[in-house]
Amino acid sequence: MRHPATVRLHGHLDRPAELTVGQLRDLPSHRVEVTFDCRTEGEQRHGYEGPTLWDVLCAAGPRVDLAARKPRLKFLLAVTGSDGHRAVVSWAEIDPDFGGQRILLATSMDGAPLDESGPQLVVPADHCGARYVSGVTAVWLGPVPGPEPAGAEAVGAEAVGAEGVASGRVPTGPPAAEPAGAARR
Ligand SMILES: Nc1nc2c(c(=O)[nH]1)N[C@H]1C(S)=C(S)[C@@H](COP(=O)(O)O)O[C@H]1N2
Ligand SMILES: [Mo]
Repeated sequence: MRHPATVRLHGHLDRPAELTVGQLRDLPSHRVEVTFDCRTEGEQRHGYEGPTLWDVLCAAGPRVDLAARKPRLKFLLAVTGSDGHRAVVSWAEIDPDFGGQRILLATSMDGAPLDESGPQLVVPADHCGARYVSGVTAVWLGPVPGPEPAGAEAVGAEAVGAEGVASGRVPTGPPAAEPAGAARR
């Protein structure tokens, strides 16, 4: 166990950062009571507190054009837990111009601080608990990996960054390393 745990914010950000749970508490905090279903454990109820993923990202300077709407939709967040469990949140889910969901990076669960284990992703609208990634170690922001569809320029071309789609190379996705032992729950 890391003391204290840190979360790496990386990818398409002007200010990538490595934050402790204590530093996450410097952002405006929200409290939420949730109920979700776990396939093996049944219904779970928890109270979480923490900043929104949106506020965490905005503080890190996302390299996403907020003046236009369509180009944002290709961005995603890959959220990784300490055991390698990983879930994707789409940019549009948390962007106030689209879903605007108050997804949190919780700094406490049921009143217990998460400084040692790391924050937990809280997705209040999810019925299943599987996206409640615990012990979050990294959040990567970037465009959906894979080949650019033909004719993409017509939809409002946007540089995909150093990866250079024009060169025919596939944009870099979230780091592929999958720590062993991601549990199936
Ligand atoms: N890191 C990590 N987070 C995880 C999982 C996991 O295997 N690894 N399982 C998920 C599943 S399937 C459920 S139902 C919830 C359970 O959340 P709880 O332990 O806080 O009640 O955690 C989620 N978060
Ligand atoms: Mo679960």
